[in-house]
Amino acid sequence: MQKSEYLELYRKMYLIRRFEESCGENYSRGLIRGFLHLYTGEEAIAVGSISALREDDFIVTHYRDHGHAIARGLDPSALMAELFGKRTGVSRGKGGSMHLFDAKKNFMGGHAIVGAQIPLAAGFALASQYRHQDTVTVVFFGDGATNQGTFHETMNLASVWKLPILFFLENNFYGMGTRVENIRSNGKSFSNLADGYDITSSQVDGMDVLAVKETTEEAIKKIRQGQGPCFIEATTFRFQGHSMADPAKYRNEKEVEGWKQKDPLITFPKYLISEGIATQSEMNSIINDIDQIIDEAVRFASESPEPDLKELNNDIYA
Ligand SMILES: Cc1ncc(C[n+]2csc(CCOP(=O)(O)OP(=O)(O)O)c2C)c(N)n1
Ligand SMILES: [Mg+2]
Repeated sequence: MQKSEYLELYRKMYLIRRFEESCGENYSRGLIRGFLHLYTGEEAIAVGSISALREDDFIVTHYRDHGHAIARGLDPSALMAELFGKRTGVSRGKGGSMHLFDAKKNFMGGHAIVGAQIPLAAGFALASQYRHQDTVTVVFFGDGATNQGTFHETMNLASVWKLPILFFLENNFYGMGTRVENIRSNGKSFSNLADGYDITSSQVDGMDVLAVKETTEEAIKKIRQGQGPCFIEATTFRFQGHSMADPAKYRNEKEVEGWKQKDPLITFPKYLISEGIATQSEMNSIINDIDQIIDEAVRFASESPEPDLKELNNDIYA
């Protein structure tokens, strides 16, 4: 990998972290309303995996979607405006945090219903196959979503039809306040779910951006060659509650602190410096640039107009 590629991984992860911190602040100020699920702690997954994709590959994700949107290169100002409910937002201010979208970048949402995005993703994969295009669809979902029928039905059909799709499980060990062992029937790793559908699976440390990138590259290569779907489980942790409304009393301090030791925003820059790949002053200059991007995003969102009342019934299907 080139030095610039390493720095880009850091830049994107730091951009997500600062974006999420700013969202939290602006939620407290009442400038962002409604549901808000932050991605803090999980940055290495979106950045590592999406850096392994081509621009024409499709991404479909769940409601914890800010990180994937930023990793795909959506404009932070238009994303912040969306969260502020402004007309300049990526979904014209009518979608909010859970419905980020940019069809031009093949970023197909942002979906609020747990597991609903999974069959939609199979549709994009089927379209690629039907058109004889070698584009791949990646669908992100949480551990909680693996208990949905949509997950199992899509895994089965994708396997039978050899669809070009990567099932990407972000296992942060909790679905809202429920720990994974309390809802998984056998408490084992998730790879046996993929085995059941004859889908190749791998497991990766989701706090290690380089490992996530490499594991995703291997899977994407197989899928692009026409071998059918793959499944990746990345283990990770959200550093705060499920949403802004959740004080996360169901987790103990020791568990949270243990995961914070693996914070990719601490471990990755340390690695870059100790390996002589980058210097502290290069990191500082990235930090300064991004702090300005976030200030600008908040200014843009604050000053943008609200959607016109005439827009109320637009883009509604009934
Ligand atoms: C079908 C459905 N049931 C319940 C909910 C409420 N709900 C929102 S998020 C969530 C937990 C999902 O956990 P997980 O899939 O592990 O994702 P994470 O939030 O941990 O990223 C639930 C139950 C919903 N949005 N949709
Ligand atoms: Mg979860």
